[in-house]
Amino acid sequence: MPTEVRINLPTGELVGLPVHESSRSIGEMKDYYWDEVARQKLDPGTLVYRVQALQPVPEGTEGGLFFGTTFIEPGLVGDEYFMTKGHFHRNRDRSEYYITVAGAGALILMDESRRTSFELMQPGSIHYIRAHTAHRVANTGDSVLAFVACWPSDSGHDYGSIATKGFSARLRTIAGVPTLVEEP
Ligand code: M6P
Ligand code: ZN
Repeated sequence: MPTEVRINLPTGELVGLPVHESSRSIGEMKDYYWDEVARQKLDPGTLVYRVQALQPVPEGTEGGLFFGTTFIEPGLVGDEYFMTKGHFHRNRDRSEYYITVAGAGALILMDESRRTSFELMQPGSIHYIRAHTAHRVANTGDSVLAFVACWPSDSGHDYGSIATKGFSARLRTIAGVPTLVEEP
């Protein structure tokens, strides 16, 4: 049970069982970055991020909560920061909290009319992700970005519209500054 699991507060690492672990490599993120040629030049095995999650009830259970830590490596694909895939919740009216533990980054938010904005992430920053809002995190620093998240066990993940249409803007480094650039 999750009561046997502890969080290492300085790093965000969850220690104990049962913790569900998953990861995404560069090779698993085809077409997520605007510069697909740059992505293909990187070693496909390169780790982009990993997620540890506590799922004390089955996925889809109404009224439960999941909790997890995401660790995003520092890096660039072309001039776009390493980032999560990003998703809407399958149940669109479900919201979520992200809290930054370590590193520096940005939470990119897009509403259903494809209006995009971002919030800077730094240790201690609390981010409330409203319902009906797609969310993605980019690591803008030079160390691992770790953040914890808490979301309803019946929110689900809808990656489909992100995989096909993406976000309407991307976080790119321009003269060393994280800049939200609208898609053409
Ligand atoms: C957070 C939560 C998870 C999510 C993970 C990675 O931990 O929002 O639900 O899976 O980030 O983000 P993504 O699923 O978009 O790759
Ligand atoms: Zn979510």
